[in-house]
Amino acid sequence: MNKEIYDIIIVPDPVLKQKAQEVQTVDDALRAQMDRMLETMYDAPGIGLAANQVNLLNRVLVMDFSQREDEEASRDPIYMVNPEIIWESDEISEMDEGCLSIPGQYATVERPAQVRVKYLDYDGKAQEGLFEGLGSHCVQHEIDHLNGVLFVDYLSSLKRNMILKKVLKDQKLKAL
Ligand code: GNR
Ligand code: NI
Repeated sequence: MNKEIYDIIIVPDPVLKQKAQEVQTVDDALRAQMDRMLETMYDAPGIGLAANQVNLLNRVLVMDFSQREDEEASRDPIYMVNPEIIWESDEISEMDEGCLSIPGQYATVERPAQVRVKYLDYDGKAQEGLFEGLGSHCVQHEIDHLNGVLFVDYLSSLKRNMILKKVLKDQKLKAL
């Protein structure tokens, strides 16, 4: 198996703390990046992936919350270029989040329960979407990545440091 996928960047790599730059044109090169990001996300597997996580600093993310992500027929990918939250609910939602860049670690994160997001799609066409539930957490989590923010940044420094130390330890053990 020789899939066209990227390596996923793990904490504490500084690229995860950087702000990604706005995309000027949605062209074939950008679509190739989106295709490869989607394959990387399915391979992981995860329900979302932002460009910073594959060492690219442009404002691109991919998501798929359809249930059986291993079955190609049931795929329902969402591609977003230059996503912007244009409305968020006062209602708050709590959910356990994980991150492919913080492997094996989960914590409860509070976010607006619903958000409306404006973005360019795979063809460069302007779109808007309303997200709730898992989709709302996921799209906010991915847009945070594009701004250099990780879910652990919402936790106490004690909890954040425990998680980051655990990842470092796990990665060292894995390298042996
Ligand atoms: O796969 C993922 N699952 C997830 C679960 C709850 C909230 C957010 C996410 S995104 C995550 C993949 C990832 O790290 N995306 O950046
Ligand atoms: Ni993540």
